[in-house]
Amino acid sequence: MPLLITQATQPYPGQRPGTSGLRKKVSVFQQPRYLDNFVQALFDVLPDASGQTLVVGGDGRYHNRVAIQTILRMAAAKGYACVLVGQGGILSTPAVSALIRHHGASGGIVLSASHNPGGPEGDFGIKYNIGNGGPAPESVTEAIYRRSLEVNTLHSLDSPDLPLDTLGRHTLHHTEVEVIDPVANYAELMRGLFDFDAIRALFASGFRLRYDAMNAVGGPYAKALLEGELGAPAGTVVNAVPLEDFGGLHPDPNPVNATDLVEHMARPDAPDMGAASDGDADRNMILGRHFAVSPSDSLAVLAAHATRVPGYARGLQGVARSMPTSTAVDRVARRLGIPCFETPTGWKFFGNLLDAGRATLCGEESYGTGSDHVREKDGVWAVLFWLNLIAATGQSVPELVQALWRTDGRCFYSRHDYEGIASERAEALMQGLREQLPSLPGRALTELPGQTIALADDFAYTDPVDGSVSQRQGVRIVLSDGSRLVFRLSGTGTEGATLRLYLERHEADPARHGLDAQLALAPLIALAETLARVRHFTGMEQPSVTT
Ligand code: VG1
Ligand code: CO
Repeated sequence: MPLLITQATQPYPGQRPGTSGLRKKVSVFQQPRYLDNFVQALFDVLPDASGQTLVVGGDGRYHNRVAIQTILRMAAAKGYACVLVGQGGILSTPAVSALIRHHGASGGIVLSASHNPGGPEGDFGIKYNIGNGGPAPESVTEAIYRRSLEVNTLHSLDSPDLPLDTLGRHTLHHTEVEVIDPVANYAELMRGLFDFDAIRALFASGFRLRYDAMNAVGGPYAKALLEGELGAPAGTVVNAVPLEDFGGLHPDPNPVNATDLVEHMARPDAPDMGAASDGDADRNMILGRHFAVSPSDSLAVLAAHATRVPGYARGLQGVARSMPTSTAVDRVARRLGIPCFETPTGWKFFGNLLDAGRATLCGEESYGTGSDHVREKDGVWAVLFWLNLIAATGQSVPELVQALWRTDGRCFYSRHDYEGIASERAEALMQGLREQLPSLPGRALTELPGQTIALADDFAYTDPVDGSVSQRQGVRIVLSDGSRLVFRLSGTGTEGATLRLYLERHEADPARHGLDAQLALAPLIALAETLARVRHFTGMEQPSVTT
């Protein structure tokens, strides 16, 4: 099996620093040596791989299989002792994280564009996770990016594709490639965290769940655990087989994309709980009968009741949320007397807090929750956590959320996404806001009589563990009553720019405003328009997605 050294045709810029991996249209990844260029940049930056293990897997989307064969050859040329690859090329993002940690691997490569659409016309993506199981920090992604601009030699093997559909071991050059069961290690980790007997008894008592895996990678995990082990009736997990184009679904689990699930949960005979996960199964959406749980509230509920779950019975060291996520979990942390950290958007910022034992649970408003069991957010874990809480407390999904509101008040919350805007227009909007920041504090608001702007800044984060600083993480405007507006541009889109406007308003009396968050947030939406001229810059009358 001769080593193959070829010249890179041109240096393709890799993942831009500050983004979640390299995400592009499939057609971009199909260019000759495009993926190879990124993988070579990564391997050039990493130290010697002899004696090391690498984990490789993806969410099964179109191009996954081709990419994995390329990576296996290049990993063998790099000199890894061992590469673990999921059967069929399948591994969820949290499963990769768990495997890296379990096997003491030096890192892993995740092939996914997460919640972005898949298929030949859709998106593909690749990212590197480090030895703690989490996304590479900015220092590493920056080094890969710089290297991607100057890669000139690609190291690979002249070898046939490996059969990935059957479990087994192969030798590639001097590297042992093991094709592993994608679910087994992850399932073992879940058994150690949750009270499986209690969840089994819950299903045995007739509790009904509908889990929509959206034809993405969560399916095999949910099916094996819920139907295979916990006794949920067959058919509990729907859209359970990962398809290369997700069967045309957009596996971003929110009420806009998971319409079929939302419709089932609104029926008179709706199941007790609904759940969905995204392309790579790190996100989760939780629904009750005729009831949607806001992701920020979900994090707060999990934190409030964590000691009811065996894996967290000793209590939480602390909690962490991304800056745009609502402050519901802050109130729970205050009650519990534990620290609450506020980080920039993106899971990589939680890694140091989890490693240092300063936070146990983390979450983001974008349907992501997780804990120190891995270093990624984890969709299936979140569903098991909710099931465990329902079994332990005897309360339904809406009852758990409404109890939170009664104790802490309710954070009305919404995110408005303006997708596919011209990048210059989006930058101009942000620039306009930044220029106003110094003049805003103290301003009285006509939209909200009696209120003033208490704080206006561009969020900067100093990592409390390693002291690294991340600037310009989103413009936030906080009012005298604690209401917030946050503006930031997405780092995960592949077409133009996406503006995200996050709105939050806390009400001590949860009965005010009824259930309609948009109504409760209307004055803040008007204020956002005044300050940022959203319609003018986006050219859109309405957000393209409201969650
Ligand atoms: C979005 C979300 C963010 C999440 C990121 C990756 O980023 O807002 O909270 O961490 O996606 O999620 P952005 O930059 O587009 O707002 V995914 O499921 O890659 O797993
Ligand atoms: Co994801």
